Amino acid sequence: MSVEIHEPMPLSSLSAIEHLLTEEERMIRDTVRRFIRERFLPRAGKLFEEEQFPTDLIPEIAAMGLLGATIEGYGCAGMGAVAYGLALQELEYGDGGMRSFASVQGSLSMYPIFRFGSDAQKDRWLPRMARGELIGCFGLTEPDSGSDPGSMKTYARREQGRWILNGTKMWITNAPLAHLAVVWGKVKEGDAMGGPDSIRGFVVERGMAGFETPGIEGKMSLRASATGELVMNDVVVPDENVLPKATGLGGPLACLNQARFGISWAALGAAKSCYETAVNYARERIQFNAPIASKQLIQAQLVEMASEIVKGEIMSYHFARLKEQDKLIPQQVSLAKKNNVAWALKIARLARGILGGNGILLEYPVIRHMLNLESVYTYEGTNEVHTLILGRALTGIDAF
Ligand code: TGC
Ligand code: FAD
Repeated sequence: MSVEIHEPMPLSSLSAIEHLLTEEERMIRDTVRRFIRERFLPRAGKLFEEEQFPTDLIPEIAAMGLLGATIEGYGCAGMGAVAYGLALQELEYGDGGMRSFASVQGSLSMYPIFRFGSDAQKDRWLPRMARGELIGCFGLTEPDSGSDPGSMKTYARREQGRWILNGTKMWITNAPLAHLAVVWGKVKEGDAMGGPDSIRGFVVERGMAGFETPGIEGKMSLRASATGELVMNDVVVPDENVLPKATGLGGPLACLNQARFGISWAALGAAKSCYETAVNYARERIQFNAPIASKQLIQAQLVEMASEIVKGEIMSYHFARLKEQDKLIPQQVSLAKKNNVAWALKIARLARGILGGNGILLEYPVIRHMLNLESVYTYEGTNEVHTLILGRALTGIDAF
């Protein structure tokens, strides 16, 4: 049987978001796309294999305005939410490790300083962080406190007009590279600057006595991202390193809203990479005398993958425009993070299957994305946590 083969329709024709973008948004997306394809993708498999984050690319990431991208002033790009989402999507089309680096620097290190810091703190850290000269990280999770950060044990006590910080943070992206860490810790009732067991943000700087950032080696996911612990043994933190405007769990959770929003876009970048690889492979791979793309079972899988990417992108676009008007609520962020990441992971697994044995080779991006997405499914609120956030909102009953 001879099979007629036409050009495949790109996903952008189905989502048709292109028509809704401004000139500037397209320009930002295309710049990041070029960077990822030319400067990162040729090294992607090797970096993953060797467990290396490409620190040499930090100046270029900064030059594209991707560090603290949505912040106004302080040398930041002041991008809108759509432009930011598109940029992160292109980064994660390359690798989740690249996007994690930018998410953590912007949404989780610079944003807390911008939102909760004093003018002096913003002037001191933000411009250098935007230029990529100072790298930050965000310490919320602990060995015994993940989904339930309110149970954290990190604690700061007041002594002679200074804070003494003790605790261990676990699974911290960028920790081994970071010059500073935004660490969330409890202060006791009666101590200055806090209510009963209030949670505060401390900017801990590399070089402070008692502060260490051991790396976590041997991850089988996000291998091109530097992950580590933050260990604090009687670290003396001066008042000028405490974020004055953050009290309570709402502080770190407000930062997570920003990062989760970015992830909802970014996961679709990984999904697109997997989908495109699967379509191209299926059009070329001949079995039973015909391309496997001519088989209905393969087409059904590709259609499901495409449908979910397009639906996810339309939702992300809608939510991003709402965010630009300051109308996005955290439950919408949970919906987008949960939906898009869960589908991206399913899409990566489907693509892996379509590639057959070749699907497990690092020569193709699919297995790398599939493994990376296992982390994305868990971090920034697990799939279950976002289900429970939505369940609580929809029923009015807390099921945590
Ligand atoms: P709950 O009683 O719900 O809330 C405590 C206080 O926080 C406020 N709040 C929020 N504020 C802003 N934005 C949100 N999304 C908020 N959600 C809650 C809330 O109003 C309350 O304020 P107040 O003033 O009344 O005290 O707290 P809960 O203890 O029941 O737990 C809530 C829960 C489970 C949803 C939350 O703790 C949660 O989201 N858990 C998941 C933890 C998580 O996402 N960790 C992420 C760590 S960082 C990370 O993974 C980075 S990976 C980065 C990368 O590499 O890309
Ligand atoms: P747990 O909270 O122990 O959860 C285990 C399982 O139980 C999950 O399936 C969870 O959904 C489920 N579960 C928990 N509670 C409930 C419940 N009430 N009902 C039903 N099911 C429940 N953290 C940071 O602070 N900063 C970072 O930069 C950072 N980077 C990370 C990078 C990587 C690569 C990874 C893997 C993690 C990172 N994290 C970071 C930590 C991440 O946020 C946590 O792993 C995540 O919040 C889950 O916590 P946990 O791993 O302790 O799992």
